[in-house]
Amino acid sequence: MKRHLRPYGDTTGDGMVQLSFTLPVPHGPRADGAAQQLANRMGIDPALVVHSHPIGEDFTFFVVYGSVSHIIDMDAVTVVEREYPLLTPGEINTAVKKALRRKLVVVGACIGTDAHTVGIDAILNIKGFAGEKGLEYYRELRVINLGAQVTVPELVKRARAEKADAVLVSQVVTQRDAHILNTQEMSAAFREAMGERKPLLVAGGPRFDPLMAGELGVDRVFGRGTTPGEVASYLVHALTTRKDTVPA
Ligand code: B12
Repeated sequence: MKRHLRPYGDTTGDGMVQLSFTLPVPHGPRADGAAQQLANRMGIDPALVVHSHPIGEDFTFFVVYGSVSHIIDMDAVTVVEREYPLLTPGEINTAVKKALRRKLVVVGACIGTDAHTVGIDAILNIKGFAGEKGLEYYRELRVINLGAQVTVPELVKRARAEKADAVLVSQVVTQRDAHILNTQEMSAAFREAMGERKPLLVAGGPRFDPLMAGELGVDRVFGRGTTPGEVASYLVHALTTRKDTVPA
């Protein structure tokens, strides 16, 4: 892979990108002009408004296609890369049995006012996601899915009662940074209630960046497109290499 790159549209390195956004202006030629000005100011030049559509009377949605001059330095890219192997359900069951000699207990919930349960269900429910079975399918995992709108005190109480090895929370709504604030509240509550004995804390949702784990006070963050197998493999990796976090 080359170190320095530019986006690709029609020909290699032509810098072409596509961008969509909404402006609070009525649909029409002035709206298209406003979209073009914004794109130009963002460094897209030339910028072509290839699609504009009214959203009600006072808003317009745009798609702009154009060229940027920016160059990407691959050496300066910082991401979280998977540091653990992807295991099959059979391998996971065997690893849990060998390391813990009991079932690994997972408590999951959607916390705060968030009622978007499809994401956490995709990871936990037996039917799973993207062709993979969810964590309930794994014989050596005991899964307690608390569902939607669980308060932090309820979650801490239940996690303690169940002797959870791992707590998985989902946050989909990001309005006013609710996903960040709720997750920070959750991790602080576990630290306060359980200190070093707190379970492994995992947060997930489409607008989370895995780099946010430190800021959120959790052990791991999973973003959009996560599959149950990735989560199960992570749990086994983390809990069998960090036995100090596992309640007896
Ligand atoms: C379905 C849906 C609903 C359903 C939810 C039903 C349910 N039981 O979940 C209903 C109709 C109830 C709903 C309501 C609302 N919704 Co809604 N909803 C959606 C929608 C269309 C799909 C979400 C979804 O199911 N995705 C599929 C799952 C599989 O994907 P996922 O959540 O990303 O999960 C994956 C990963 O993120 C990750 N993951 C997620 N959680 C976790 C947790 C862990 C531990 C791990 C490891 C991984 C993980 O793994 C999953 C699999 O890969 C989205 C728009 C969209 N297209 O995304 C809006 C959306 C999320 N909703 C939105 C809004 C605003 C609302 C409402 C506030 C609307 C209103 N005004 O009433 C309410 C809020 C209700 C509430 N109290 O939370 C906004 C959120 C905007 C924002 N930035 O915050 C969105 C983005 C729509 C939009 N563009 O405006 N909604």
